[in-house]
Amino acid sequence: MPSSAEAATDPPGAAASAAAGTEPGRILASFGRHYWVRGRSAAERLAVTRGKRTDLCVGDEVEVRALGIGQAVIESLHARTTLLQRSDAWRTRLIAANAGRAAVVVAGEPPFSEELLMRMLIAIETAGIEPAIVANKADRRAARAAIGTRMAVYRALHYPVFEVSALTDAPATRAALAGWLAGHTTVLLGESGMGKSTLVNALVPDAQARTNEISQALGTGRHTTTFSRLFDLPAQTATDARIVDTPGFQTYGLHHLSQSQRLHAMREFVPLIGRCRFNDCTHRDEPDCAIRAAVQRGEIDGLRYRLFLLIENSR
Ligand SMILES: Nc1nc2c(ncn2[C@@H]2O[C@H](COP(=O)(O)OP(=O)(O)OP(=O)(O)O)[C@@H](O)[C@H]2O)c(=O)[nH]1
Ligand SMILES: [Mg+2]
Ligand SMILES: [Zn+2]
Repeated sequence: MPSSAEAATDPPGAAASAAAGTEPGRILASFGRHYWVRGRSAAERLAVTRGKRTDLCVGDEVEVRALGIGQAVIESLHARTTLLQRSDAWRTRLIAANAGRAAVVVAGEPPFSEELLMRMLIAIETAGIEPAIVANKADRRAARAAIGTRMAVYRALHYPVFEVSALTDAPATRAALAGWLAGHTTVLLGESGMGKSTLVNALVPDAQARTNEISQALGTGRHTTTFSRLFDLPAQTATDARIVDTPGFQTYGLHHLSQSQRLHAMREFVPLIGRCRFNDCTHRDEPDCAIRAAVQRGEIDGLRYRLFLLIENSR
């Protein structure tokens, strides 16, 4: 699989920027070879990369050179603290860079896929990013009851679970999430229709207008989220906080991770790893499998175990 992070990296620093005739910037959105970048001067503009380079993504810190009015080129990429990715057998896609936190947004209506939730949590944790779950649409009583039992499983595994109603109670949503968001860049992941963009709108008052601004610059103009976009939260909501809205992924492949990485991201499996009779146990039907035994004793949630095997079948 081609490496997606083979880019040259430079240390950040104003002196280096000035010497090179560039300024540091942050990628707020990406579209193929075009990137929406905000420079230190706060000006936002569309920039291209040199040499058809496409291994950059939202959240990346870069050096940009202005070429003329409204034109700029990205000269180099600064080292990343984290990189969230997804992949199929052929290709790895970059989702966001430099995020310290990521929240998977789920809801009871339409019903969320727990397999996708698990895939996203596995990718998040393996990337060294702190995960949480946002259980949205709490105003829908029947839907809320439907996901309540599953959320209890994730709470028991020490995932923070925030129950909110982004559409009907924006102030309470802000209050619930502010502390967790403060001081971090947080990526929102989740299937289409779970309410990621509604959540962003509850947190960032001018989010919709700012997204329209980019759509106009690109000549698109669609309503559903088609590209990832980074927003600053207003300081009165959460200090030093940024949030990345992403389009709803229908699949979330984990081919970029090893079998061992996926296994270690299953929190309840970790104390049992290495305790099976066979070193190469796949935890399916081998005799004396410590993980399967724990499932049979009711110590490990059976649905998570079955979904894990399903994920291992297709990655
Ligand atoms: N009842 C209720 N509906 C909500 C809530 N949050 C979002 N919705 C609705 O759910 C639908 C989907 O919301 P979006 O915010 O567009 O979902 P999304 O996750 O951004 O979807 P994609 O951009 O397609 O990935 C919209 O009709 C929202 O009005 C909520 O808290 N309660
Ligand atoms: Mg959206
Ligand atoms: Zn086993």
